[in-house]
Amino acid sequence: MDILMTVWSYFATNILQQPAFMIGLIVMVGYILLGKPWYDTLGGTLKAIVGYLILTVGSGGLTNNFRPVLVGLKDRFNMDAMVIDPYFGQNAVTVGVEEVFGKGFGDAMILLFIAFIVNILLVRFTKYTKMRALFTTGNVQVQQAATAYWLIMFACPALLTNRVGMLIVMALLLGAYWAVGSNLTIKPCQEVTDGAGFCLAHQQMFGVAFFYWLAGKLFGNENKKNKGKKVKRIEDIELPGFMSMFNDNMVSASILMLAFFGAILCVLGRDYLIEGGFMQEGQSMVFYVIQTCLYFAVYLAILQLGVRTFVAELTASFQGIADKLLPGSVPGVDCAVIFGFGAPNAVTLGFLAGFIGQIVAIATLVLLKSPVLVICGFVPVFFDNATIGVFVNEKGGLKATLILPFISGLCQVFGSALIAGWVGMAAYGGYLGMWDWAVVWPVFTVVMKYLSYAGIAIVFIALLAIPQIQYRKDKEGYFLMTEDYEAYKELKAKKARAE
Ligand code: ASC
Repeated sequence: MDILMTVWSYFATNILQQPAFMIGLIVMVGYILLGKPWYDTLGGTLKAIVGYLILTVGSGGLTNNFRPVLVGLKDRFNMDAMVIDPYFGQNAVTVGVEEVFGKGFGDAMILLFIAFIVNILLVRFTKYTKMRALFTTGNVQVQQAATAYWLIMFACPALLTNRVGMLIVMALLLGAYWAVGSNLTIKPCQEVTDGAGFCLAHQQMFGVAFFYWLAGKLFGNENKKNKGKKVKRIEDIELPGFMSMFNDNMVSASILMLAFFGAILCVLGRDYLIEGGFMQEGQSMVFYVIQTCLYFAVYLAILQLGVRTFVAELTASFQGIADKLLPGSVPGVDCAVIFGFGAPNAVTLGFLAGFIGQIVAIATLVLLKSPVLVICGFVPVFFDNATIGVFVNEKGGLKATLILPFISGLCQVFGSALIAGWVGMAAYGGYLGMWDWAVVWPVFTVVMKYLSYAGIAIVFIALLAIPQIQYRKDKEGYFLMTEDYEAYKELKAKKARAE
């Protein structure tokens, strides 16, 4: 048993929780199953790992560059606020879980392992479950396992007396959430990427599916008023005169960031920035602000290069896994991968619209004298809303990209304030804050808190029902869209003509 635990813990820390190596492993296994020669397998594996590491440099760079700026607002104004950010959320669980529930953090890692197996099994039996997506982003799985651990213990304290039973119940819920959530993003991803063959395995999967659907209903062709009209996406808009510089996404990202984050940096003020170690004594404030803001475009470019490097390897090699191990499955990847597709300007606009939504929500909390105050964390405000922005632009164009991420930003702040205040995580300074964890998991928690074991059963069954409903709505296309996207497009065109 001890040896097994050691092997597992080595695998978990070095591979499962490090998506670059997890993706590398998947690519290697995939190519081996496809019977590729060793040098192709090695080459593909290395390229996938390097590509993913490049993506990490981009997303980590963005986070490290802008997170302190936002968190700085809290110190600058002496606010007693919790930060909504996955890392602050994880920290809150690590620090608080022992005090509140008398349980160590170690079990959250066992939960991660069992939940991952639940995900694999649900996909393995796709014939019955209709689930097709495998979660590969271990870094967010850790954060989610930690948060789910807290939420479920809070909702059902009766479970606390039975460790094994509790872990199994938690793993069923979390594993089903992973499988169902990423499965929900398959169609949106296939449509935005024209059949690239991956889906999202991240923290806003229900959010993406919901806003994508809403964008179609409100602003797109699914609205009766727009039937037959072409949706005006951001990339279709040719701005005239001097505005044409905004057509280039590096230029538009830089200008918009200068306006928004430049203003925040000025609010923080020179003294604060020097005291906090952001700026050096005697450094030019003007150039400090310019450089900090332009790094947004720099890291975004790096991130996109990373995506281009690894996605092709991943989807080509995954064929081996989809043929031999998990029939019909697709890999779920980090949400940032979608920034390599879709309209680059939708990334910046979605992010900023979500940011405004968050600021409006925070101001409302302050005005209402809410007992829980929130400060934006960079990860939710950027990665969720930029992702939602890319998807809703595809369905609903510019208007959707400005309005829906704004609403998402409101949900993130209000939802997180409510749930973290209620379950007691706010007292430990942070909450995960990503869309699904600000909206969907709070609903699960309410149902479980008030209905106890029946609530757990309801949540689990409701999750399992989602892919069944998706399948029944489009029996012909459901599996075809991952197996042969060109044939799926033809089928869709045929249906549209028949209507
Ligand atoms: C998260 C998280 C990150 C980012 C990253 C986006 O939720 O914890 O580090 O998003 O995965 O690329």
